[in-house]
Amino acid sequence: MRSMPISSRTALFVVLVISLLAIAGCQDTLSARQAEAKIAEPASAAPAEAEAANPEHHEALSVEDSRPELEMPSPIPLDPSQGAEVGTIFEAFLSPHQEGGEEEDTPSAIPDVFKSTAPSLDRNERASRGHGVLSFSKDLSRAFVHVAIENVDPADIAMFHIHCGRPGQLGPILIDFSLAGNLQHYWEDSVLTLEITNADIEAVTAHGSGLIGALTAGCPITAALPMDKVKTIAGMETIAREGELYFNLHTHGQMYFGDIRGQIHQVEK
Ligand SMILES: [Cu+2]
Repeated sequence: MRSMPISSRTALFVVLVISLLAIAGCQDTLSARQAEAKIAEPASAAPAEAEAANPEHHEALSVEDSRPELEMPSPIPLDPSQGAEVGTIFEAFLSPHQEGGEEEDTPSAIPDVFKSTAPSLDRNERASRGHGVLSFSKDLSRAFVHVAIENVDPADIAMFHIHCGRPGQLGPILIDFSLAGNLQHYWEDSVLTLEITNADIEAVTAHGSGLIGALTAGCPITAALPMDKVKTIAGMETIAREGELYFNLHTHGQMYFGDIRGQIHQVEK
């Protein structure tokens, strides 16, 4: 086989090199065009609709997509620990006169547990009185009860409750202090001081059973829904602000209406 002359071989090599460079150049241009086309390609409607129909597929907003954060400082300095401090404060002065009726007016149909077992004194003959303070932590996780009484023998005390009801109205029990411990022990020095939580509210509704329980245990959060009862200290504080709570101290001689009652009202700070 005859070999190609050197000049011809050189020429072929040059042609090959030029061809290869040209192909490579074309490929570069093609890649660049494809990339440009990708950037310029408008989002088609179909995938956007699919994403809207399936929010799980939405990606979280990137930092760049977030609106700018406030540069203005909070008008109240932020301090989560302040939630444990006392917020709203309420007060009541307990007297025999905030309830109508005498013990002999006790309805005969009521359970024996609400009937007197000792001689009763008419309201105008009783010198018993009390002063109660109810306060709430700002985060509404706790309430604090401080009550002092006078002219009541602690040994005569049978029940002590916070009820809900308008002035002069007998209402169901929200807090039953006897479920929190020994009343005689608490009242030994004629002063009761206790912290209460959601559990103390739940204990009353859990304790009340049957029709009597449904009517006497737990307070409605709104009058329109009588069976939707307050379950939290937060709900209790709301009905306290609405003027719906009262203390009632029951003695063995004054069981049904109670010896002294005090409607709870907010203290203006
Ligand atoms: Cu009561």
